[in-house]
Amino acid sequence: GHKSAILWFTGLSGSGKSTLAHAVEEKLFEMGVHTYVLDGDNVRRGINKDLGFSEEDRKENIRRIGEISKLFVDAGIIVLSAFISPYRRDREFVRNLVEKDEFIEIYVKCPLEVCETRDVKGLYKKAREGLIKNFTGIDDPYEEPENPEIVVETDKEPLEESVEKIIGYLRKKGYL
Ligand code: GGZ
Repeated sequence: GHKSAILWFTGLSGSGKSTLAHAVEEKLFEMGVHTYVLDGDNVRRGINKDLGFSEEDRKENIRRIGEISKLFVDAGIIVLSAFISPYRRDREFVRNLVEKDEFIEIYVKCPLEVCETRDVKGLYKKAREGLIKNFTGIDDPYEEPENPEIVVETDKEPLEESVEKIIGYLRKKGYL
């Protein structure tokens, strides 16, 4: 068996949160662990499609995702939530929704310049041109985690190494 928890991936757009969450999920699936990935694709297009990117809307986005994540934990599932979640207090809100050992903050660290160079969806370019306002890292804040359980540096380590770091943490701490 395993212990359920929220793996909370935070970081800039293009830092690799969603890719990493799905790669960790694949590993856990092979181990027979029940998981679910929450990310922009299934949340912002669905339950949160009424929300934008103002500070208030991001707060509500994270609040709802936190509550949903908590339900998954109650159901015995390891939930991997991948959102920019730029505000420290919003992440702390989610941390405080569950038991102390049920929230694992993973800082997906990657310099803005690298995320901007990757620019997978062309959004940084649009933000630089002023076509998108309040874009995180350009004209909107990102508050770095102060005491994350795990830090991965996606510009320095291969994906597999970041995955192993997270799986290793879960093993060491008795989740798996
Ligand atoms: C940041 C934005 C914005 C603005 C649209 N700022 O690379 P992506 O496209 O797929 O990831 C980004 C995603 C961020 O949504 P989150 O729910 O993770 O944000 S938060 O936690 O802050 O609520 C990006 C896209 O949405 N996107 N406009 N202005 N990212």
